[in-house]
Amino acid sequence: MVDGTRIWELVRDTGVLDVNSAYAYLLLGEHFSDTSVVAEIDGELVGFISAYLPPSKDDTVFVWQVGVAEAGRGKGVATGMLYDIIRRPACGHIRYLDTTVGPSNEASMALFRGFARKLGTQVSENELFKVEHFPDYETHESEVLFRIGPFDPADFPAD
Ligand code: 9YT
Repeated sequence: MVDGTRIWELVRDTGVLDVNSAYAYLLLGEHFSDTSVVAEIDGELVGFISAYLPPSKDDTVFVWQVGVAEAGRGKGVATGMLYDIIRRPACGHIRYLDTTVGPSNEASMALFRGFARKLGTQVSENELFKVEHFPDYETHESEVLFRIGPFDPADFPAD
């Protein structure tokens, strides 16, 4: 059973992610655990990625949120979680990884540009949601779609 409360707290404490309801995190664990991942160090939750396979894009995994706690930073936790997801049986067929990032989330943008480099593939960056799409537009940034690919997960097996 996923610990929705710990994930909710980790997301809140990043200070940069949209804090969804605890119920949303429980549902992610219930229905999207094949494509989502948590990372722990000494039993402490230090990382979380929610991702799913969009029904309308049969070659793509969509990464919704990447959160890394202070205790997990600088250790390659986020990159490790991304590899973990693309190596899952559920992602065997994918050729693209999509995500959206706000323009001020430098760490996340660097993560995805770096991941594309590691996969030896391209990344395109195009605005998907504009500021005016958000009711909290005074504080919410636009969301830029990063589309990484093509790549074949089979080319990146675990060590
Ligand atoms: C990759 C990532 O964490 N994107 C965040 C999207 C959005 N701003 C959110 O859910 O926090």
